[in-house]
Amino acid sequence: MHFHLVGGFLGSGKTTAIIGAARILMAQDKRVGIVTNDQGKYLVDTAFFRAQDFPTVEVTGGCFCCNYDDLEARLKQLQASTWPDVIFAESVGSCADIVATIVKPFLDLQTAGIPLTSYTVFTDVRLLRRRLSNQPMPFGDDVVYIYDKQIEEAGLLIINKVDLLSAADMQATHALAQTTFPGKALRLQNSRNASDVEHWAQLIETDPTLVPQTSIEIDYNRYGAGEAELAWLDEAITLHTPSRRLRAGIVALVTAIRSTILDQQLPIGHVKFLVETPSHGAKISLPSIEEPGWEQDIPALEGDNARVLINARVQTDAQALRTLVKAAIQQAASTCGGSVTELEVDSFHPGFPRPTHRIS
Ligand SMILES: Nc1nc2c(ncn2[C@@H]2O[C@H](COP(=O)(O)OP(=O)(O)O)[C@@H](O)[C@H]2O)c(=O)[nH]1
Ligand SMILES: [Mg+2]
Repeated sequence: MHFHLVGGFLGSGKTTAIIGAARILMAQDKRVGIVTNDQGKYLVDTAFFRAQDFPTVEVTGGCFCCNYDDLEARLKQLQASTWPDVIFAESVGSCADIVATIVKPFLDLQTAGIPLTSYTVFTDVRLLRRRLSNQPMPFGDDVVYIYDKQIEEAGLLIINKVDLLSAADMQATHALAQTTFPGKALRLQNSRNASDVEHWAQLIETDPTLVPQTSIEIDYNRYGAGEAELAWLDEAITLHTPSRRLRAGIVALVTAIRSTILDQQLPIGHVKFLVETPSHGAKISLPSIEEPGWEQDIPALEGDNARVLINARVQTDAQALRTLVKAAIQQAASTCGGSVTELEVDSFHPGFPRPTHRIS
């Protein structure tokens, strides 16, 4: 069995790559299991993995580091229920210090006998380009500190979304990364491209050198301050619309939430939507740097209502985020002549990171 840890900042493409790799490995007759992780409880990623029939367990209410025992328990559960050949565990995008708090404890203390095989960190190439060429980043300094620390400790750094930069800029960023991180395993990738993801899957399945052994030095006060600057909002609603207006209603919903966040110039970590009707499911993503084409991810929808799960991670105050999303939802419902039932809502700031173990 192989166990691959996958980290990296919010919206960097972790889930996209894991889904692609899991499909490829399943086509090779391997059984694949997934562990998701988040500070919240109602997770778009878990629902999205399960909607595609991947056996998925979750560690909720905090990062892997602060819930090490739960991670081990969930892995044992996955092992006992589905006997996977390969497990991917995706850590929450605001988490750092994984080597000292997960990798080393996993190698030294773990009782489940699961061999940790790789630790990949993803970054959006456009964010990396800004960072390495000293251009302004879309987040505050302590959030950027988390981003830097994630990259520093990667066993393998995937410079992702290369399709969104010109070839010249992409090569320049790669060269800068090679100079800045000498000796680090780096890969340029488009995770929406199956053959690119196949190469990643093959690499982590066969290269034994991708488990980093060196714990980073990290200032937990800055790490905690960075996490506290981010607000989490998880909300489940049912959107009711007049018949044949359901897709337009979903477009209005995403547009209203996006516009209200952008109008207030709040930095987006990642805003995700999972739309479910009896016959369809769709995930819509708004990452930190705008990506065109989210509307194309919404299929034609039948019926007059859909369940929508919203996970918003935004640099602002948690109560303010809740208020503005609520107003945007109401605005979208009235735009399409519909109404909304609120099913669950939770908004908060991540707590101070207190790892279960830390091996320096
Ligand atoms: N253009 C492009 N989009 C990507 C790529 N990888 C991921 N995305 C998109 O980036 C957004 C966030 O991806 P997701 O996998 O949910 O990120 P996560 O938060 O790191 O798990 C989604 O809209 C993806 O479709 C890529 O290589 N190229
Ligand atoms: Mg994800």
